[in-house]
Amino acid sequence: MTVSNQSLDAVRELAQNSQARLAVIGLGYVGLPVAAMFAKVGFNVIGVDVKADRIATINAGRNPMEGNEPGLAELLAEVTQSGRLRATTDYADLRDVDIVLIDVETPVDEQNQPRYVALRTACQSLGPVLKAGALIIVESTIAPGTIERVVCPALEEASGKRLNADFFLGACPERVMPGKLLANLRRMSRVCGGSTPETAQAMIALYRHIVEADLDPADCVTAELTKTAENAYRDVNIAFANELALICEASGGDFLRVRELVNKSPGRNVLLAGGGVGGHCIPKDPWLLAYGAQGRAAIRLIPAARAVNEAMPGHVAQLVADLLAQSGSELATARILVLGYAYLEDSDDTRHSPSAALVAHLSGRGAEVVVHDPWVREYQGDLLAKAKGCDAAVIMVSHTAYKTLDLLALKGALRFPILVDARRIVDPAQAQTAGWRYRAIGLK
Ligand code: SAJ
Repeated sequence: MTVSNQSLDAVRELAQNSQARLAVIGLGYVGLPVAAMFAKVGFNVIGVDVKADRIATINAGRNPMEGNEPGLAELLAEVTQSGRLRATTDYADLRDVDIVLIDVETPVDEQNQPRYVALRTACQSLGPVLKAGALIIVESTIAPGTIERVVCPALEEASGKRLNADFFLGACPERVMPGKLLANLRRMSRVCGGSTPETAQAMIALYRHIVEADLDPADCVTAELTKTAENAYRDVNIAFANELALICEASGGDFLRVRELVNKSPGRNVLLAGGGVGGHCIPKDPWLLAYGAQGRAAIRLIPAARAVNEAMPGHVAQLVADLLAQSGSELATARILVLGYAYLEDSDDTRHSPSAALVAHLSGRGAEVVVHDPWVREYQGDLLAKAKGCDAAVIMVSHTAYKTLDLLALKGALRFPILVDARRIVDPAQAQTAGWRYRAIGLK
């Protein structure tokens, strides 16, 4: 048995028996719940983050995360209390760690190219203290080929060790969603991409402690492809819904009715058109998938879908402009009320929010904008008070609270009865009867 297999067996054994010393680098919305869940099942976990204030908050047993994450605050308090989870900014604390999970941010830049500064820094900081025989698993979403072209060279250079001889590598992309972090970690299947088949098996032995769903062995590039493809798939499908909605507007159809009838056909599942696509993953991951092709494949559909989705806020702004024109007014002199700033219904998460793009479009055309969102602290407040003096209202997010909106009171507060519904939560017939000048995504 070679040294490496021996040490990999040892790591797998330790993982199986929850004896492995574990580290999680990056204590954000993925790393922190993961660290806490492994601590909960008995591992000794060291969490590493660059933000000293976040470290202090965690070590004090408090949850540094914004938003409503069921169970996370209690779990954190428990595992920091028991000493199973300890947070630090000091990589030297990782000297004896057997398994390292990397959960740092992997954004794309303005040219939609991945920016791996945080990932490289984590590898460069970990290298010098890396224990022989350790297993490093990247959970962050990365472009296909990143383990091979970025992570492995960075670790080998920083540690002087060699892959599959002195350390092992894996990719196990997370499938979390804000608001369901702990639930998704338990219930969503995961691809365990290992630098060798035995490494994948060792990863499965580890994740079996916290994942109830399938743990599928694979190689690293398959894991990288799967994660970025699942989100690119969603983006392309949302883009189809959006483009169909634009065609319905132009041709006199009602997108929701057409969608309902299309989806009666077996194997069809048209998603929902809307005011745009936001969030931390869907707008970014298609670019990571495309990047993985390294210019060796013709990439047409993914950029086109991104363009369709990114154009939706501008389309909403145009619907507002058209209705104002019918009232003899224009955006340049108007004040517009935007209802909803989060990127998703009943969430306070505003990352890559389509509403932010809408506000930019409206302001760019001279309008003054007032924002209301019951979930986003900065925009909470009395909706009707915010509506007073506004010329028109736009519904951008289908928050549950907006589904029981007092449309009569809203109409009374606005200067013009103008309503643009980007999430189709108002019944067009009712709007018409109530005297609204009403436009909606996907409706003529
Ligand atoms: N959206 C539409 N039409 C749709 C669906 C979504 O316009 O039919 C918009 C939403 O309004 C939002 C954006 O797209 O602005 C993203 O929505 P999402 O439902 O995809 O929510 P996310 O961004 O939290 O996506 C995550 C992803 N999960 C992970 O990355 C682990 C995604 O793969 C999941 O499908 C999604 O959660 C989910 O529904 O669980």
